[in-house]
Amino acid sequence: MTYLAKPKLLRADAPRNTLGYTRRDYEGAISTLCAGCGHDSISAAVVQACFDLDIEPHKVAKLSGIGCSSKTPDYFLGASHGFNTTHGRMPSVLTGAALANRDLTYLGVSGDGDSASIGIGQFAHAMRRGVNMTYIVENNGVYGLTKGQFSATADKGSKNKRGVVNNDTPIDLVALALQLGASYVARSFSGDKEQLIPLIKGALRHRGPAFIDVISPCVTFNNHAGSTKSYDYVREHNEAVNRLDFILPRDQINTAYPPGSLRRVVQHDGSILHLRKLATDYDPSDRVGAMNHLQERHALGEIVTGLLYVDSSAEELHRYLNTVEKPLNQLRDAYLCPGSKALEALNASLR
Ligand SMILES: Cc1ncc(C[n+]2csc(CCOP(=O)(O)OP(=O)(O)O)c2C)c(N)n1
Ligand code: SF4
Ligand SMILES: [Mg+2]
Repeated sequence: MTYLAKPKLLRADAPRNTLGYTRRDYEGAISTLCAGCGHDSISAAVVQACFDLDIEPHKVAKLSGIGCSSKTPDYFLGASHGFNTTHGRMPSVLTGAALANRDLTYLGVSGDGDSASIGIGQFAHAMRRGVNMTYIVENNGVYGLTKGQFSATADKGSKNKRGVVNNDTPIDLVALALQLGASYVARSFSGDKEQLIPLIKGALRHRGPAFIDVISPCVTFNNHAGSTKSYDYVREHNEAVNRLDFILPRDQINTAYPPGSLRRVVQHDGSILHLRKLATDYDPSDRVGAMNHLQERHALGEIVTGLLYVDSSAEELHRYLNTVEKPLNQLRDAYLCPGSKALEALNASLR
């Protein structure tokens, strides 16, 4: 059975957001993933982020590819638009949907196999074109759904469950996203909801391509000694560059932080990212600096997490293409077919 509906039992005193919704209104079907799978924690973080942001579930479109990770949109936002596409093709289907209806919030969920192997071209072009989306990769270093083969993000020298060593150089999707022009780039760990939830909130409110690589251990095929994507390994090697608070425009701005340790980033919609610096001299507005920091720390065996780069004044695909403001399904006949005079004028302008 691949779909299990959740029973609709609700505590009378369940907290509600300003829309009157409870967290249950942001959940989906019961997860069929293995108990302890990191992907379930990411789903819980998405639910919490959307609840906190007062997002209307029907104003979200969640799209995915194929894999255990790509199954997860079934487990959150049950009242949202959803499209489980084909392996590695989520970005192009999402791009088409986003161009047709710019009024929805687009959330793409993918796996390391889905995005770093078969879908790497699609991932690259979504980032470089500036598709306005939150792109989450649930990265476990293996093809979980097809029983634990190394994926392209598996570290060189790491071992699979049977002790076989991976000899291939890994692809770092964060480094690629930075290089390709993503305007919000972060890495987190499924077991760190304090870091992950504000990162997802910031991404959902960001205008432009927002990419989050979430290390998400596969308890069945990649959680042993010798794996660099296991719970123990990531906890021991995690190096956060900043601590993030996400503040909606309506909230009171907390000014109690010590001067010098806080960076305030205002996004297009007025939401504010408060970045408390942990690593010395880390500047999240410096793309080249972020790339260097990532490489330097990687060489030391550290997994850098946090908001690595943000450009709060970035633009996105609709602006580049100068598309019409309205969703295409709201355009009426008179607009779509303005008559022969308008056509003549258009033709004349092109001569
Ligand atoms: C065109 C195509 N090729 C191969 C497959 C087989 N397949 C299904 S899921 C998957 C890999 C999934 O890995 P990942 O994206 O990392 O997701 P995970 O299960 O680890 O979360 C593969 C190779 C497929 N479904 N379609
Ligand atoms: S096989 Fe791995 S990735 Fe798939 S559900 Fe189980 S623990 Fe999660
Ligand atoms: Mg995987």
